Amino acid sequence: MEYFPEIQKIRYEGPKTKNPFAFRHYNPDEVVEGKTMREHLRFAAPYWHCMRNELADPFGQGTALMPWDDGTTSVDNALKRVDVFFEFLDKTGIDFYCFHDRDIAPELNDLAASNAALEKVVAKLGEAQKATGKKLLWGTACLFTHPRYAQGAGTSPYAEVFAYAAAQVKAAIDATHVLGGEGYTFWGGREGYATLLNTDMKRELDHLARLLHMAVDYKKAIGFEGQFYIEPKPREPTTHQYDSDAAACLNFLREYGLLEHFKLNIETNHATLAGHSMRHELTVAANANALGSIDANRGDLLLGWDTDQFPTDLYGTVDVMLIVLGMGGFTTGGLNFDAKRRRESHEPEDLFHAHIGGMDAFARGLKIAAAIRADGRFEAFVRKRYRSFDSGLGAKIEKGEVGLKELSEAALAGGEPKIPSGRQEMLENLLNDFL
Ligand code: XUL
Ligand code: CO
Repeated sequence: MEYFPEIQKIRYEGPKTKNPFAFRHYNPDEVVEGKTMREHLRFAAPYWHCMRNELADPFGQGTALMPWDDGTTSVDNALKRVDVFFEFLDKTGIDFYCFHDRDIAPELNDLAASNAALEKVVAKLGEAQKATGKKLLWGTACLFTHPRYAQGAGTSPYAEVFAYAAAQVKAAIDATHVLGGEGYTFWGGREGYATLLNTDMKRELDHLARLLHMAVDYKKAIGFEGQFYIEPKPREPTTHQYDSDAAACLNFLREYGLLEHFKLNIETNHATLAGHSMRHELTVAANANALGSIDANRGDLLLGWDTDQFPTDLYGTVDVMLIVLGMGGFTTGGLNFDAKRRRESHEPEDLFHAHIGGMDAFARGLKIAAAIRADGRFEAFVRKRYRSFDSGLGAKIEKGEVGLKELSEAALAGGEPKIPSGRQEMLENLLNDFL
C-alpha cells in the first residue's frame, strides 16, 4: 500500500532544476567541512505536525486532508499512521523523527489502556525503524493537551496530577529507550501560570525539579543513555512559562543540581517569542556547553504567535549553522522541523514542499556558514575587536591580576580612551556577500 502514490523519492537535482519535488541544495552525501550534509544536519520530522496536525487555528477547524486516517482513536488507525509516516520519511530522505506519546498512540479511557496502546504502536515503530534504518532523535510525553493538565503537570497544585504526569513520563522514556532514541525532551507546555493570585511559584518550581530528578534516576535505573533536553518557551499556552528562555532554563537547572544531566533543545519560534533572536538563544546555550538539539522552524513577526512555520529564511539558517559548526556539530541532537504547513496548504503534497524547502534552506545555511568560516573575516574582526585584552592591562584584567585600585591608577594616567568603530553596516554588507 502506497499513501503518496504521486510522489517519488525526492532527489538532489541541483540549483537549476525546475522540479518542485527535488532538492536544489540538499545533497545528502556532499561533503562540507569534512562531513556529509546528512551527518551535519541530522534532519528529523515531528510526528505531531506531520501525522496529527489537522491545521486548525483559533478561528477555524482543521483543513488537512489525510485520506489514510479514519478519524478514530483506534489503535489500528494509529498503527496505520506508522506506515504513512515511514513512507513520508523514506520519500523525503529524512533520517530521524521525534514524537510525543499521545501523537503516536491514543489516550484511552484509563492509563493502563493508554500504556498498552503505546506499547503496541512502539513495537510497530521499532519494526519500521529496522526495515528502513530511520532513527528516533527524541521522544517526549504530551503533558499539556488533556484537561487534567490544565493547571500544570509537574507544576500542578494537585499531587494526583503530578503522579499521572510522572507515570506518563516513565512510559514515554521506556518507549524512547526501546526505540533506541538518542534523546528525550521535556517541554513544559503547562509548566507555568495564568495568574500569580493562585500560584505558589517556589513550590511549583521545586516540584518540577523533583520530577526531573526522578527522570534522571529512572534513566540510570533502566540504562537509558540518551540525552535529556529542556526546551525553553516563554508563554503559550501559559501566560508565563517557567522555562522561559535559555538563560532561565540554565539557571533553573543549575539551582536544582540538574545541569550535568540536561542540555537545551532550542526552537527558533520560541526564541523570538521570548524577545530574542535564535542566534542569541543558541549562543547562550552553546556558551554553557548545553546546546543539545534544535527545533528548526520560524515564527511570523506580524502574527506574533507560535506559528511553527517552516524555516525558509536564509539569514536564519546561516545563523543556526554558524553556531552548530562553531560547537563542532551535533552529537545526539539534530534539526527537528517542529513546523507545520499553513492552514491554506491542506493537501498531502504540501507536506513534501514544506520539508523540501526547509531542508534546502538548511543545506544552503550550512554551505554559506562553511564559506564564512573558511573566509575568516568575521572571526578576524571579532578577535581584533577584543585584542586589547590579549596583552598588557587587558590580559591582567582577564587573569584577575588587577583590582579597582590598579585600574583607577591606569585610567588616571591613560586619559580618555579612544575607541574604534563597531562597523555594523560594513559587517552586514559582508554577510550579504556570502548570501
Ligand atoms: C510546542 C513545542 C513542542 C515541543 C515538544 O511549542 O515546541 O512541540 O517541541 O513538546
Ligand atoms: Co518544539
